[in-house]
Amino acid sequence: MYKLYTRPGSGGFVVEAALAMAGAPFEQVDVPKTEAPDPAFLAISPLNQVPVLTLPDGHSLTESAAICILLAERHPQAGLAPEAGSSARADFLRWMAFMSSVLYPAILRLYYAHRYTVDGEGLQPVKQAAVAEMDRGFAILDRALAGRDWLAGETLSLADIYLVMLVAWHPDIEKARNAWANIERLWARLRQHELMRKLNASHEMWA
Ligand SMILES: N[C@@H](CCC(=O)N[C@@H](CS)C(=O)NCC(=O)O)C(=O)O
Repeated sequence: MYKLYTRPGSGGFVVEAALAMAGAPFEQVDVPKTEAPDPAFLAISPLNQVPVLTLPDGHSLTESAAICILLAERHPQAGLAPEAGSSARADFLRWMAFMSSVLYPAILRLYYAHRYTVDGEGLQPVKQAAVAEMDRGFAILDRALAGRDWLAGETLSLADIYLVMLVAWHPDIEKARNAWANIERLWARLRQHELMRKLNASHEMWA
């Protein structure tokens, strides 16, 4: 059985969605946020971050996008990602990498600003720049969704759920919903999705 280390309101959201969509049973371990991490957890997550997925063979991995891509590979019948080899799969890989390497780190710069400057007085500019970088990234994804229902291919994929998870972390939700109409259209759809509603009840990602 899979084991998922997660926490409400974290990047574990999209992994829980993937496991549920795949119908894969998993044990859930909620990891408290702490400055004194458990050494056993650090051994599988050296940055003390969630999500971490332990596979049934005992192998563990961090990195939400890698976990999602792997689960899509391991459960092809679940349709978590477009078919391997298709151009939609290329879009899927592109946007998963973009979201995890551009947007997620910008979000971390906002919420963990103290890690990104040695100037204790200088947190505000770091946060301001982080939000500007988030906005640049969301604008690109909004354009990618123009005239499309889904980010990659013609059906829902983990890329759509990943995007909605990230935009829910925007510090100015009203602005996010007004500024990026295509993302808001996707989000409105997912707010009605039974599984997203169920996950949101425990993660409280959006009101
Ligand atoms: N690159 C990682 C980032 C994971 C991450 O930043 N997780 C946050 C929760 S959303 C966390 O555990 N933060 C605690 C910390 O950085 O100390 C991924 O994509 O999974």
